[in-house]
Amino acid sequence: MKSFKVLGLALALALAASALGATPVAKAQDKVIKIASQSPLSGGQSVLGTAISNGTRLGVEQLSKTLEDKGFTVEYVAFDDQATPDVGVANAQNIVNDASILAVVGHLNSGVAIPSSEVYDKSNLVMVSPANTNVNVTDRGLKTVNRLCGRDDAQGLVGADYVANTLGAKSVYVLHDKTAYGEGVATSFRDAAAAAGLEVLGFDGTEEKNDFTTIITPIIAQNPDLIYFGGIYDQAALFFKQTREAGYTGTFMGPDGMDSSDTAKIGGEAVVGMVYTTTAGPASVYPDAAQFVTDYKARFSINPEPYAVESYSAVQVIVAAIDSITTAGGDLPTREAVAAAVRATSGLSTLIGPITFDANGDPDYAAYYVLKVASADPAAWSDPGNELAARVEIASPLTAAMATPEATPSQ
Ligand code: ABU
Repeated sequence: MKSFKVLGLALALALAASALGATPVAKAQDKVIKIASQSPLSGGQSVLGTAISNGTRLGVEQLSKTLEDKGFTVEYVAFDDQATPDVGVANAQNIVNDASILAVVGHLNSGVAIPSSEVYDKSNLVMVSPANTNVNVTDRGLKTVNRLCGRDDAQGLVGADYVANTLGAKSVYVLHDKTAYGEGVATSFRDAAAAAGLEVLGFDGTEEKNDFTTIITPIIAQNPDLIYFGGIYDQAALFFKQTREAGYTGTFMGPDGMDSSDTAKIGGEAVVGMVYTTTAGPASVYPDAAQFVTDYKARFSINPEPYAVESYSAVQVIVAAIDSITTAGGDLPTREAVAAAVRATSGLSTLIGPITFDANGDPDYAAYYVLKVASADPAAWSDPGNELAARVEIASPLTAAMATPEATPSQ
């Protein structure tokens, strides 16, 4: 009864203000900007999913002042996609139904990001991915989809080049997890390896998560110099452990899905010396992120895992974009305007370096790293970190096309 009276009074005041022609005062709930994240917060990939969530949360907590000074309230909301496409899509529907959510940071898995971003795009809701490397994340040309990381066509190439020209291996066996990400990056690696003159002894997909015996036996029979697993650490590290226990003495390798301290936790000594490519730079290559590392450890009592600082940087991109299209005391921007402002990001200084998006939402240039696992101790994964073996910077396909002579107008 009491609440009806309060509401009735508020309504009467609003009507009176309207009748007098007064400027309506924005209600607090009308000025809320929410930034969401979607990543696996439960299950076998939650170490990296939590890094994305924590990095986003810290970013919202530390970077909202410019928007708050304009009269907005900025909130963070986390969604657990469980590394499962159906869950990601269901969450995406709930996300777009909340009109206060103006941007999403996510996902970890390209196979979840691709269908979920179809939902975001229908509502003009911008996504900034810290981690999704499959080519089809951005090659669909959606105006709302952007990423801060590199791409698997380049990641596969960098890995194969390192195997052929630095490790000097002669033969490889390629396995993948049958996901969009795992099969995509494994295919890129296989094709680049073959082009570099390596003998590709096999190319298979598996969804096995526990007992790899029937897969390991024929691989060991062929004795490849290197085994490449296109997938994520929760599956790959156990495969590597069982393969070593079965007597294999060659080199293990994988893409950025290996870049988690849980690789060491699951694989132990079997993964020491494992080589992996990643688009998440180790702490040593981001000197501006030293304070972030300190703050992250203080806030969450854990080391920042890969893609935490990239998620923080995604919030830097989003906040700068919203700041560029809003005024003090002004209205909330539309989702469409936020998406356009994010895509227009050019030379923005972030903790992972300057960000400029090309017309498809890829960073114009992305860095790719080759790292070697230095210790079986999970705590050592990020601090002091694995051994940095190589760093390569590669232009996105659109950036490279713009730089070709054909793209230059004739005089
Ligand atoms: N690139 C890191 C995680 C895997 C993915 O993109 O699906």
